Amino acid sequence: MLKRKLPYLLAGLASLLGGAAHAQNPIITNQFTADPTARLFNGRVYLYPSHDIRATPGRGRAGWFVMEDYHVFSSANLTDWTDHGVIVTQNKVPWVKPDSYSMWAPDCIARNGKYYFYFPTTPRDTTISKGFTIGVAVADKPTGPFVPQPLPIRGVRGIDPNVFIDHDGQAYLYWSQGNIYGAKLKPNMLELAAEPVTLGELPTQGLKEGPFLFERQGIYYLTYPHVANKTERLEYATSTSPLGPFTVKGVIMDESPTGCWTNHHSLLEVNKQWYLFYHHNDLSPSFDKNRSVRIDSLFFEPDGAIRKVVPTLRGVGLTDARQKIQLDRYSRLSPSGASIAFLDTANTFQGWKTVLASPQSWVQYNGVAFGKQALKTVTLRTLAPAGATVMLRADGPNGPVLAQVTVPKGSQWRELKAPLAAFRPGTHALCVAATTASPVEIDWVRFE
Ligand code: FUB
Repeated sequence: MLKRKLPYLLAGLASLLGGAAHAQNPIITNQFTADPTARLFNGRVYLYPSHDIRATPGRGRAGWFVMEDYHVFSSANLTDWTDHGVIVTQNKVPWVKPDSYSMWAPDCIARNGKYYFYFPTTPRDTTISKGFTIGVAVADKPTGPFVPQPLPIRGVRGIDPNVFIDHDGQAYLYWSQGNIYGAKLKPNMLELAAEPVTLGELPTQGLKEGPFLFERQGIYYLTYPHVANKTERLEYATSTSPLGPFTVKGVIMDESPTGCWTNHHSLLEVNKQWYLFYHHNDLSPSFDKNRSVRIDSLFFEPDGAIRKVVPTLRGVGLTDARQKIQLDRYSRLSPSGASIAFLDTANTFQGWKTVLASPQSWVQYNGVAFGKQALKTVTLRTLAPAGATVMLRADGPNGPVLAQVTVPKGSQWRELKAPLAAFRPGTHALCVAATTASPVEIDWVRFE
């Protein structure tokens, strides 16, 4: 019994030790993450992103992507994420140029009890490939340890590997290098079984990269970032077979409203709900090569078309009322008086705060699971230089009052506990509103 529970106990311990990340967007807030491939293995979601770091002297090229290794993360509920640490690193793969810092967008897939991790990077020997090529590392578990193959896949030049296994067991590798290419893989998952084909029915103008192919109800969806205008947006094409011909269908997500040049994604169905994993530069608003992974729900129309996904801060999943509720990942903000800011602009990994600066300003956070057992108190991490009063309501700015909290005057953050006026069982939106004219800042709210 203990043996079966041990991985979960260890995962819990890792969370306590600080390897955890939480709900809302971005989902990982202890490091930069990009290019997320999400996979469902044995009922648990595993996330294989790339890992942006900041360039420092002798470590990467300033102003460009700097990526030396990969972490894997997992979650049972899409809300609480565990960082399982580094699985592949540039200086431990024999064929990789150890100072290339070019461990770009990866993928991982399961076959016959093994996990195959595909990653693009630069070889040390240019006779292998003059630029990016794609390698594989193999493990017995989704979290590794992953053992890299001695050489990359022969005959592949490019980035952004993606692997799809069809119902008949045939595996395909997709990648990009100007165009998007696809090829059958041998059953060993390590070699091409045939010459690659160019998936040539896609737009010819503007960069295309990051292919992600999946099948749903007999339709093969080839999804890819494409620069149709200024920056990448996510588009898709469909076919009746994995290598096409494809018909371009539409846009899954528009260009970033704040100018993050890249986007890169994967789609995953979990418990009959589809999700889009993608990235944005939330934790690095002024440098878009330090990105962060997000998740939002995705829906199909009855004819199989993908409904455009509007990015949110709130993300997916319910937030337990007894956890710290980060209101700054809000669902709605009052038309005026409410704003979001970093807690510490010099260390964005500390996250954000909500600032309510006028009476009737409010912030609403949807999907708080209060449960059935009555909660008695609420704690706010808050500060109000001139003192303030806030009202906590269920379901919206005019909903029933849960608590009224008076925040004493002071410029230091404090954790303030107040009794609940009422308890509402079940799942509700939480709305926090200022009732005084002086500004109040809130880091998080938690019910007890
Ligand atoms: O992360 C480096 C590169 O940026 C990826 O390989 C591309 O897909 C783009 O997201």
